[in-house]
Amino acid sequence: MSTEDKIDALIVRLHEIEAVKFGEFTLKSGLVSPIYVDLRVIVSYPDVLASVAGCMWEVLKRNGAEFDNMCGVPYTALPIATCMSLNNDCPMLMRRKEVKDYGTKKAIEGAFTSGQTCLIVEDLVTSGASVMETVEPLNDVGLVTKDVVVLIDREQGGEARLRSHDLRLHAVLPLSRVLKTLEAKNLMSAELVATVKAFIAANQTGPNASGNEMGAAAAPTPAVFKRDSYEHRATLTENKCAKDLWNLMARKKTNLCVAADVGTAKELIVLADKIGPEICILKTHCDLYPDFDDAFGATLLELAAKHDFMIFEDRKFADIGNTVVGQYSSGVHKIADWSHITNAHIVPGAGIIDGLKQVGLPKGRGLLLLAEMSSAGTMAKGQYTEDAIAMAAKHPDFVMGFISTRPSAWKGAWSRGLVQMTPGVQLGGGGDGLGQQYNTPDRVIKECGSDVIIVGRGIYKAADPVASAAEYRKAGWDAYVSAL
Ligand code: 5BU
Repeated sequence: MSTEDKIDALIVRLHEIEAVKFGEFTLKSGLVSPIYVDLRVIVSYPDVLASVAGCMWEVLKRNGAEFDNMCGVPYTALPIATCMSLNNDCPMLMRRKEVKDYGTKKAIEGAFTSGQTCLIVEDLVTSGASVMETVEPLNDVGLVTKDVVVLIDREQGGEARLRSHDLRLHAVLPLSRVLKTLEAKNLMSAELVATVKAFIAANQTGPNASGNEMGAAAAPTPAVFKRDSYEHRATLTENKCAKDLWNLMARKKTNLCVAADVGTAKELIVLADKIGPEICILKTHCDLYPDFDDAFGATLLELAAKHDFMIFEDRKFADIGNTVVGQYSSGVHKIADWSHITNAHIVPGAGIIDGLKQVGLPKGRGLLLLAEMSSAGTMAKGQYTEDAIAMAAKHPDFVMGFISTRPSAWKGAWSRGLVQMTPGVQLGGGGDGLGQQYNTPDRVIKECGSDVIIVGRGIYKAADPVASAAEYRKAGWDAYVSAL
């Protein structure tokens, strides 16, 4: 097989195993991309890993690159570098991502001598920033770096950036080559190819003529998380409740949810009637109210219709599927009868969603998964958050979104039809002495990438809750409009 045929076959395999996907994906930078490349999966396909390592070596040899040893950029490129090292008897070095604060404290592990030339191995290059994070410690220990080999170059300016550091980029697959092959094999439409090309052209990141960074990857955390309109997001969800909420927010121009944690149901009803015109959601904890009775749901639903808001019982279900069926549908509170939205911990596993869905889906309800929490020391982070994203993706008809605190920093891709709601919001920031951590509405929407601000004491404890609700509403809405 010729090298070109091998490369075409590799592109088709990468598409098959979903290492390259098309749709709407939120990148770590906050950008919404029509293409998502995640090469971590290749370790599970030995034929693909072998082919990747083989093609990368061939490109290096064809281009006449010379080096004494090689170092993969952690983590995805490490198995690729290992295969190249074994197949071609070329020594490998390893860079520690976090330098140990004990023992030898070495940033570069392995045997080498100062002055040797080290090849950098990377899976994907966008801006070139992560390659530079590996180049610097190699140079610090006296290794010379001249060549970088990469499987996919997104062609967003990485090559120019590396060139400005005297590094030569050898890419097996420039993204344009991937698109060309997939279109030729009828795996992508011409329209989709055009969309991806337009995105790449609009999001260049390399050094400009004066050597300054420009574009999306210039800052690792963007000051403003760019977003689609709520109207557009309504078209991206399968869940009725999410669709209703997106449209309600757009129509009423409010992304404010009030957490009405007052002492009695009577006070709650009075508050809901007063602040109703300002909010998109009223959030309840029905087990807080000693005077809760069978009329509670009907009264609240009347107010919801009168003022055009939705009801969210913040029940935080956390039991096995069979138990939550009863807790959600019956018992004292009969939550599913009156609350449009509820939420659940994912700690029991997927059965909790199946149980709640059995009750809620026929009633057109929506479920939020607790992907993160606002309290200090929360365990809902990292892999737990990633697992919540994966569970939501399996139930697009019922899971309407997440409780989250910083979705703009999430690694995993999630559908833009999902709603992000964030508690722990106060204009002054700070905390409450019992673990609650506050962020301002502006930061929650613009930096953290949330869609709905959830405000409790900032409003119901204010001297004038209606004026305060209006103030929070304006802050949340202005932040959304300026992030569009
Ligand atoms: P506060 O008064 O603005 O601190 O109220 C926050 C509300 O949001 C309160 O009802 C909490 O139970 C709720 N909440 C939260 O604060 N943090 C979380 O992670 C989740 C819910 Br989930």
